[in-house]
Amino acid sequence: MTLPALLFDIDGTFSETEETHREAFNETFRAYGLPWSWDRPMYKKLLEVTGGKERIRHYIDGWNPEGGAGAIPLIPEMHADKTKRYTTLVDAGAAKPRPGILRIIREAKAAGMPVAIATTTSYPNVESLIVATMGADGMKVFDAVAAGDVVKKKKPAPDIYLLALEQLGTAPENAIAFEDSLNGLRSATAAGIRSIMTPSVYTDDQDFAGAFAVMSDLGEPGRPYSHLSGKGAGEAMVTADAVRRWASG
Ligand code: XBP
Ligand code: MG
Repeated sequence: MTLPALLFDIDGTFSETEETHREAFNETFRAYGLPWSWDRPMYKKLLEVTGGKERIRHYIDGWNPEGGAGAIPLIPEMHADKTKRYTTLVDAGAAKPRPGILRIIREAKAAGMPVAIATTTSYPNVESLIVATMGADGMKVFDAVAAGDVVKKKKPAPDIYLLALEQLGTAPENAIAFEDSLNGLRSATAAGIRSIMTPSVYTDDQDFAGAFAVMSDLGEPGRPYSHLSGKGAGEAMVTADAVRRWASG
C-alpha cells in the first residue's frame, strides 16, 4: 500500500476555534446594529449547518429574529466583516493547535506522506490559523488546501474531500481524514475516506459509531489519548506510523 495521505479538517480538529468564530459572529451582529447574540446552546444548534453565510441564513429562516428579513441581502458583507474579525482574533493568538496535530503533520512530512486541508471554513481563516500556529511558511507544508466556497455543497456533502483528493491525485482508499463532527464524518465517508475522529467541545456528544477510529485527541508524549472506539486500542498516540499501520491492516 502506498503511504496514506492525511487530510485534516480545521475547525474543532486542528484547533478548538468555534468559540472564536462565535465571538466574531456576535461582534459583527453588534457592528450591524442587530440585537442578535448567539450563546453556546444556540451556536451548538446552528453548527448543524456548515458555512458561516449558510449559518446566518439558517438562523434567520429558523428563528425569525428582529431585523432578519432586512439582513438577508447583507449576509455576504456581514460574513466578510465576521471573517476580518475572526482572523484578527486568530492573528492575535486566540487559537492553539489541539494535542498531537503539529506533531503528526511533522511526522507525516518526514515520512513522505502527503498532508492536506479539507475544511468548510473560509480560506483566510485557514491561512491565519496556520501562520499563527506553524509560522509564516506554514501553508507551504500542505500539499493541498481545499477550503470554504471553492465547492458549492459544503460538508456533509463529499465535495470538499473529493476536491482535496483530486488536488493530491490520491485515491480515497489511500487517504485518512481527521475530523471532529458528524458533518465531517459524513462528508469524508461519502467521499470514500476512512476517518479518525477527535470530538471537540461542540461535538463531544455526537455518535461516531462505525468511524475508523475515535479517540479524545491525537495524544502527545507522556499524555496518551483516551481510546473510544475503532483502531488504536491499547496505544497512546496517533502517530503517522500508526496511521500507516492501521490503514494497511
Ligand atoms: C467549520 C464550519 C465553518 C466555521 C465558521 O468548518 O462549518 O463554517 O464554523 O467558518 P470545518 P466560516 O469543521 O469543516 O473546518 O464562517 O468561514 O464558514
Ligand atoms: Mg470541524
